[in-house]
Amino acid sequence: MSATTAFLFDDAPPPRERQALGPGALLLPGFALDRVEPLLQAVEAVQQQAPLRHLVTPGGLRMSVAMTNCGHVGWVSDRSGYRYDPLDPQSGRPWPAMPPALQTLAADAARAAGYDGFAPDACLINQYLPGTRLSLHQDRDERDQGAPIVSVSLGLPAVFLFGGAQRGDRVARHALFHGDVVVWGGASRLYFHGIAPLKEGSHPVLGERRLNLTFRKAR
Ligand code: MD3
Ligand code: FE
Repeated sequence: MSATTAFLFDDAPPPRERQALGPGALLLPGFALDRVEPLLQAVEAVQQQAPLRHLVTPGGLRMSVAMTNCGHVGWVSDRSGYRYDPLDPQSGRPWPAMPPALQTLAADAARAAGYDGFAPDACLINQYLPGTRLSLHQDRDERDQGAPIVSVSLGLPAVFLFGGAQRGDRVARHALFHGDVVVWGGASRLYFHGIAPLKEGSHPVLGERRLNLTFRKAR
């Protein structure tokens, strides 16, 4: 395959239908595509108040994903553990408010998947550069585990790793492209998942990186 073919494949995914990735997990291909510009403006405004940073796991490892948050609480990790915190530990100030463009996208996507009235109080912003990965984990720090999580992929494509309820369950691989939204509810909400090391590439809008937004009802 030529370099040109690889580039076209990565940036123009084949037309895809709505698809259940697991029990209660619905992929909405390209759902965010028509609002990428306001989304990125909102993310940049958040980053100015609360810059991306590499957190440390309770085990002392620096995460390769760079993170920040907006909303009433933000997800943080340090030597003492994981938690949702109303303050950015780096500045000592509250996290930036969740911009309306982000709230609206999350609520619209949740409604499209059958969840009316989704009002997330936290948005975790993850940045991946080539080589960045997110190892297999569960999201269980949220108090209300009946609410879905909504994720939005922007920029370079990623290989999403999707396991099951047990760490040892077989792991499926799904490509996530620029503009894709997934609503994670039902049993899938507690499934193990991760992101394979990001491949090199350059995206026409975001350049050599991928952003992922995850909207949560944390409290
Ligand atoms: C399945 N983020 O922030 S998005 C995370 O691309 C996280 O940055 C990945 O896993 C990323 O916790 C994956 C897809 C995703 C997000 C949350 C989930 C899948 C999920 C929560 C439960 C089950
Ligand atoms: Fe996760």
